Amino acid sequence: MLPILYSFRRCPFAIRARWALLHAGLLVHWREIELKAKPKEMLDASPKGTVPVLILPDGIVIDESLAIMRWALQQADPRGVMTARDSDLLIQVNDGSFKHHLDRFKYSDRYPGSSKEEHFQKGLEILRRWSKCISPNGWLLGDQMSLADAAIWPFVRQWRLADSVGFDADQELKPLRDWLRRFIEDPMFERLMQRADPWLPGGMQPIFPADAIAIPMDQSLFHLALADDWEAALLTGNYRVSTRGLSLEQVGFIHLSWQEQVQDTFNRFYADAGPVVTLRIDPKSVSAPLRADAIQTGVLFPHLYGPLPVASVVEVTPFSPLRSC
Ligand SMILES: N[C@@H](CCC(=O)N[C@@H](CS)C(=O)NCC(=O)O)C(=O)O
Repeated sequence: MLPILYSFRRCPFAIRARWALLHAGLLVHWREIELKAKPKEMLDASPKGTVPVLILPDGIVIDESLAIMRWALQQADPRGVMTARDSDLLIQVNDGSFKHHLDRFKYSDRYPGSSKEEHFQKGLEILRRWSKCISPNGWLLGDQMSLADAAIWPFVRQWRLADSVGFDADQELKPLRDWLRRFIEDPMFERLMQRADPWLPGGMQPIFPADAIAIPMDQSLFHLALADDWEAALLTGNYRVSTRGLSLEQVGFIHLSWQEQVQDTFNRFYADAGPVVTLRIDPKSVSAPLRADAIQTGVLFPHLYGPLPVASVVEVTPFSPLRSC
């Protein structure tokens, strides 16, 4: 059984929750809602009436976006977002004063009596401060992406939607612009912003992400590995290569294949490599999430969103390519 997510496409709180679910390799039943017509089922689960709301198969309700992020990243955190420096203070400023000024600047007609200009200036001050924090590696809190980066960017994107000319021209915001671009130019962004019709009880039950499916547990999965990489993994107990020359941390998952896809994967990526082995994996024995995601051509490939324990590999054979004569 999958968890149920009540979501609203444009809501930055819902975007950050979906970002974490996508990042962690999870699948959920997706119930898109309209804020002016919230489903009774959602209000019964969470009477405060805000999205996102995640309902776990055991009935536990998580109705704060940050708690959903933390829950998802506990299942899998392939890029180590949760291990980065403490993010709480920055997120508090975002969810508190920055969001306050953003709303009063972006939706000034909803706040009669408040000064649009004043809120613009206060919000801009925060953005400029964050821009100064960006490290040479391009993240808010040091060398790697943290929970703060992942939790804040949807709100900065919203600011930019309200003032793209100013945001794009401000010299002081250059580092923050480059930082935001990393999120919105990532191929994940399009998947995050997929559209669905509002959910109706008894109606269609789409899955988020819409271009992914669950992996059948009764079929072996395969991974082509450079023999040297596999030897190295035997020493540590975990294999952490995503695909040739790229690590799990860099890509966010380990590329796998179903049996009929192995030969083509070899032809595309390993034909000129040194010795290659085929790892046969029992999907039931891995604990990190598995999800089949569509690549650009629409073809589904299985992906593992965490390290591959060497004990999950049931067979290792030298790869011998099929030769046509
Ligand atoms: N603290 C909540 C805030 C969520 C929130 O305010 N979501 C907005 C949409 S962006 C909402 O549902 N508002 C209710 C409404 O507009 O009726 C969280 O982090 O999940």
